[in-house]
Amino acid sequence: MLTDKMAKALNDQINAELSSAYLYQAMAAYFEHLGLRGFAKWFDNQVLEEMIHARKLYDFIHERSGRVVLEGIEAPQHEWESPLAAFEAALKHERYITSRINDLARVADEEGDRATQIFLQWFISEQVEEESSVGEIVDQLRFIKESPHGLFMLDRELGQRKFTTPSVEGE
Ligand code: OFO
Repeated sequence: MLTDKMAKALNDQINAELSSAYLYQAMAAYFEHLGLRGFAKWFDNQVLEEMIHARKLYDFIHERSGRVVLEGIEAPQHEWESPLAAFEAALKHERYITSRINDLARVADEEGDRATQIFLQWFISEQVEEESSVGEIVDQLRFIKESPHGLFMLDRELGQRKFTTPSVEGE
């Protein structure tokens, strides 16, 4: 059984994950509009991952006999100065999500909720991957300085990304 404080914090995280999905869908649409379909596909896959993050929280709350309460989601930004600016915004967002997961782990600790602490381990590892994959693309974009040839090559590379269901360890 979750404490009220823990249930509220996990519910807030469902909102944060769905907000991530909404932001990344806006980024996918931005790249689609620029004609950079590989970048758009990369973000489309990211949206699916975020939906899975939200779903894991949703299922966990129910498993622990908690109540899921969905809140509103704010409209995301829809325009960026450049592909690099969009990816820098994505990296900033992932760092924000990491700090939220760390706060959640702190609440689980304060509440003496061992099951939630273990459950959150998956998210802690996932955030390491999330920051690293976005950070790598930020570095590549800085390196190519957004030259049309470099963007074209990177677009092709990112278009190869296949959606894979994140590992379900820790469930
Ligand atoms: Fe991108 O990790 Fe969830 O929000």
